[in-house]
Amino acid sequence: MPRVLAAEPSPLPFDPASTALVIIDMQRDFLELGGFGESLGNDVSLLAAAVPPAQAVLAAARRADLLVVHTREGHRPDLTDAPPAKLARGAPAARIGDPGPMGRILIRGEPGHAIIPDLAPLPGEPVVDKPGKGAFYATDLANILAARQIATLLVCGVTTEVCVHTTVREANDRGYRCAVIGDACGSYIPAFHEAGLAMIKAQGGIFGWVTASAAVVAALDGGP
Ligand code: C5J
Repeated sequence: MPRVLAAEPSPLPFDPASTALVIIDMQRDFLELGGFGESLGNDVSLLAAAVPPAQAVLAAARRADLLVVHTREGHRPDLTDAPPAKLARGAPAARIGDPGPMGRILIRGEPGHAIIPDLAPLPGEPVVDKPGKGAFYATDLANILAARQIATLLVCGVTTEVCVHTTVREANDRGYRCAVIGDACGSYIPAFHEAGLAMIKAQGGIFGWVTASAAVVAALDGGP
């Protein structure tokens, strides 16, 4: 049954049957000490505020039987999928592939690459491993969404202006309606978080909508 999501710049009608929740990169490597985020000089504690709202929308999405997709940024252990230009960034002693307190930084299969326990995927929820910032680049996300005839994406995760933004831009160009759940996103740079959300909804929603976790929960739980 169609619903309406309170959002900016305008309410967004959506049908839960063709809507997916996409949770971007809520990984230990970004949210905890010793991972990729910290290796780039960031204060990882700044991302913690996004976790409870993300848990709330995840629970509501599960209650509403939405498709839930989790993504993880990371690379093959041999780094063959990591561009040298990406490998060269960060502190010289703590780059992608280097050992850290949570295993090798941003490497698939290492403890730091895992999604945080508070948002752990359930069996049957697709987990998309991506080598880039966008969730469509070099992944099968488009196939997963097409198989369920998904038209609308509710997007949250970290970081707002990097992987969330890149994914939403990719999705918008592919024809999806994207609503970014602002309080369930986070950035190491609060001004970038605010600017990132403002950019999405500016100019009549130039590449999406911005909403809040409470609005998503109300729309999913509230019925038609
Ligand atoms: C970053 C991400 N910030 N998931 N990755 O490098 O946003």
